[in-house]
Amino acid sequence: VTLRSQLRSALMHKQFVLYYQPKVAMATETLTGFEAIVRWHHPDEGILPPGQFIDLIEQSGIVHVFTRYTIEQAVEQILRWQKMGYLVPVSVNLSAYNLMDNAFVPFIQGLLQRTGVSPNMLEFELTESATMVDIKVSKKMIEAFNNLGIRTSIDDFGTGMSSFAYLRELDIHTVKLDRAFIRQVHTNSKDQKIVEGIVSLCRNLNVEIVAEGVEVKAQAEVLQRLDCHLGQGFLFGKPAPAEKVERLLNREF
Ligand code: G
Ligand code: G
Ligand code: NA
Ligand code: MN
Repeated sequence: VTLRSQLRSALMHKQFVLYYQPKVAMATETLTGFEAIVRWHHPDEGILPPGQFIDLIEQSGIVHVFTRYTIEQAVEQILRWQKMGYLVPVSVNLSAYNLMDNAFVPFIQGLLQRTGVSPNMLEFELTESATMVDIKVSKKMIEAFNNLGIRTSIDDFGTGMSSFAYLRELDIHTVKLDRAFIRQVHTNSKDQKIVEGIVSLCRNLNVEIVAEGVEVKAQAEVLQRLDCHLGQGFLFGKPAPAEKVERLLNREF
């Protein structure tokens, strides 16, 4: 048996589980939201990270069903936290294929109506490579999300060849600066200057910026000094199941 042949049944049996990783305001070190990152709780193989199966999902023609499932799970979680008294936005990763899907926006519209969830509690993350497939189509989709009141972020920013074209063309809310820029931000003055420049660019454009892959306090201190809005990474929390991140809802970092 191959993983590929098990995808449909995995979806049916809810073996795809959302883990949640905190995003933190750098200035106050308080929680501002979570990114939902999927894991496959495989009955034989254990817990598989998305790198091991997202490509298969995209190639198998089930990516539309899969993404709808992840968004529905995220919305259920937002509503559960809301009932507990916590208003915490959750971002969901989209695939490039979702941007090509004419039925996607109507699905989201229906979901918002059906559940009553506030659109500003839900965010979508798109990678540069996903938006690059067809930038005109991406632009339209992002406009449609904006009209619904759903914020969009560009993930792994700076890893592609046309990062600045996206900033120009797309009306995005947030840039997630790839962790390659953060890794040595506390030890390498060139990296520090690059991050400083990107933060200042984003601030001038009124785009929120998230530093990805913040692992140590020294990185966080530099990012605070550079006035970076938000941070995400192992320093603040690894992706974990909903019950496990609930203890973060009331605390500072
Ligand atoms: O295997 P690893 O955990 O490193 O993979 C992380 C990658 O998987 C990231 O690029 C992340 O954006 C992507 N990813 C995580 N969850 C989802 C999801 O639900 N849907 C899609 N399309 N990508 C996801
Ligand atoms: O592409 P995206 O940024 O969505 O990828 C998310 C992936 O990055 C997840 O697999 C997550 O486990 C991983 N990740 C999150 N925080 C850190 C971190 O601080 N360091 C490293 N090395 N990986 C991280
Ligand atoms: Na992401
Ligand atoms: Mn990323």
